[in-house]
Amino acid sequence: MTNLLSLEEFRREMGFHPWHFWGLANSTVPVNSACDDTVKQYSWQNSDAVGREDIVKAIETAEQRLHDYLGYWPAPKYGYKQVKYPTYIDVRVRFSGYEDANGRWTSVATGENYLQAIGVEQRTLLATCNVTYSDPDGDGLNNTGEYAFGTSPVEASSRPVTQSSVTGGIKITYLQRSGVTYAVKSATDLAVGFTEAVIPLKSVSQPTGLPSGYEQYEATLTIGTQGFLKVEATVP
Ligand SMILES: [Ca+2]
Repeated sequence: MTNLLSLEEFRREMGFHPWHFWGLANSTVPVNSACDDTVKQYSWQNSDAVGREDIVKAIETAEQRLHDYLGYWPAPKYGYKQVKYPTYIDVRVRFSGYEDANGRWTSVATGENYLQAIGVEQRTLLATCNVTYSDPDGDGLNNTGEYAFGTSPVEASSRPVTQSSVTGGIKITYLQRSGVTYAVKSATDLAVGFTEAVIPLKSVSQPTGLPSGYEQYEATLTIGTQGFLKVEATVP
C-alpha cells in the first residue's frame, strides 16, 4: 500500500537534514555534533536508531488508524479490485454466470470509494523477441564481437579481421583471447556456403601493441582458385 504521506514530505515537515536523512554526507555537510549520524534504510544497519523503512511502516500504521477512526481516508487514495468471472458458486460446486451464490450480480464492492473506471483484464503474450546488442561505433560489429576480436567498440575503423594475399591463396589474421571459441571456415562458392573448417595457427611473430590478453592468429586458404574465409567467435 502506498502511504498518503511520502517519506520526503515527512522529512521536510520534521525539519530533518535533507542529506543526512537520505544517508548522504561529505566535507560540506559533515556528520558532526550538530547532526551526529545519517539515517539508514533499515534499523539493523545502525544501533539504537530507526531506519527509513521503519518510518514508512509507522506512517502506514498511523494513516490506517486515522482511517479506522474517521471511517474514510483523509486524502484521495487510488485502489483497484479484481472480480473473477464466471463466479464460482460454492453451494452447487459449479461455475455459473454473472450471479453469485445469493443470486446477485457480480459487482465491485466499493466501500467508501466510488467506481471510476471498469475494464476487462487481458493478457498479451510476447511473440518472438529480438535482442539488440550495443554497437556504439556503428561498424556492424556489436560489443560482444569487439570483445572477441580485441577491437575498439568506439572506433569504427578498428577492424576485426585483416586479409592479405599469399602464394596461391589468401590469409586472414585476427586476435584471439582465452574464454572465447573461434572457428575459421572456408568456402569456394558463397551460394553453397562455408562448408570446410580451417585450422588457424598462432602467428609466429606477434605484433607489438596488442591489447592485453589477446594473441594474433592466422588462417590460410591455398586452393589456387577462388575462395573465401571467415572466422566466427562464440562468447559464452
Ligand atoms: Ca561496434
